[in-house]
Amino acid sequence: MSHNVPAQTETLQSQVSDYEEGLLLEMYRRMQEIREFERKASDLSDAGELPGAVHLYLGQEAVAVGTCLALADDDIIGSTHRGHGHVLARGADIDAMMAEIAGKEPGLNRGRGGSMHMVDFSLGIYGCNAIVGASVPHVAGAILSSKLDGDDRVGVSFFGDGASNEGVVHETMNMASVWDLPVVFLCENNGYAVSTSDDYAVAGDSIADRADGYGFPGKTINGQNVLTVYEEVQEAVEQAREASQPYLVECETLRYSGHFSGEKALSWLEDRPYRPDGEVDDWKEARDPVATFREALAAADVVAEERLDEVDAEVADEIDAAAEFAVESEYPPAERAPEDVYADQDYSYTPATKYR
Ligand SMILES: Cc1ncc(C[n+]2csc(CCOP(=O)(O)OP(=O)(O)O)c2C)c(N)n1
Ligand SMILES: [Mg+2]
Repeated sequence: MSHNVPAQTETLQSQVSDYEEGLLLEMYRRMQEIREFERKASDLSDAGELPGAVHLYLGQEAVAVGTCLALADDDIIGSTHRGHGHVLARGADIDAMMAEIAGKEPGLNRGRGGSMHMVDFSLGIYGCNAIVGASVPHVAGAILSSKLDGDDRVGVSFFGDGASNEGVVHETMNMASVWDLPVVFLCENNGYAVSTSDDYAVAGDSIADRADGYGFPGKTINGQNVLTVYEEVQEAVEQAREASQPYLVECETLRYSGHFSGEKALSWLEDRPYRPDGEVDDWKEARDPVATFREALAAADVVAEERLDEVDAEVADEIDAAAEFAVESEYPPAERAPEDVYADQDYSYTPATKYR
């Protein structure tokens, strides 16, 4: 894993003084919500309460929060199989999300989508997607539609280092450039695609450099620092909107957990580890996005430590309540399970604008 992310509490400390307390607290709360949501999802999965697998976002919280807070309300995002963090950062209802990953009727998508297919058009969340790279053309298509309608919406398409090598991602970058679409291609380089390291599988020195070949700007940034992500994505979004052109942002980050919730059960991996010893602990020590932000806020004296403790307690209660709601809610009745899954016979084409 070739990332070069520095230890960062001191850098953060020098950045925080430029911000209002309200925005800093919102960033902290959202990152903490993602962290606690994912810990709870992991526990629920281990307890057999979640059908299917969950792909945890632990360690990457600053990317989702810094990015989503840099967007306007009617901008849109497209997400991945590791999408809980993106959907939470965009402000989706936490009870409904927890119920969705549990496959329950009051879920965000009535339990029909589950962890890898959450959608909330009212918040501009155009979908998580289990097919690697597949939401990238969806976002470009939605932005093409928006552009034809004369809107100035920007679309952010999250995708991974593994997805960066998919043909459809390259085709979409080419088309977005040809059609001058304001799409920010937001690559979360978390070091691995399942068990394959980016050192092995990604050609060239950086994913961001690939933008040059398609004629739009690209940059690699520190994905562990929420303020850096916020500032850099804000600049990319503004440029995409004003110039009506794509932008590629590569965030260097690290996935803390296994690729998916079942990985710890793969005993053969113990003899064939795909990560260097101590890698995750090393990152948690000096580059953890939540802990370093908390330390910097307290050390710079911008947000009182008691206030941060209160936020932690509020988030813990919120997540406990969501888990209880999810576990106690009902599954969809079997005879109604196909509702919203299969199109009606008289289904006719509707443009994306219908949903906004
Ligand atoms: C088209 C496609 N190929 C393969 C898979 C199996 N698969 C699921 S996730 C994944 C790795 C994706 O890696 P990356 O894009 O880096 O995302 P990350 O898991 O690191 O968030 C693969 C190969 C798939 N779901 N879809
Ligand atoms: Mg990856």
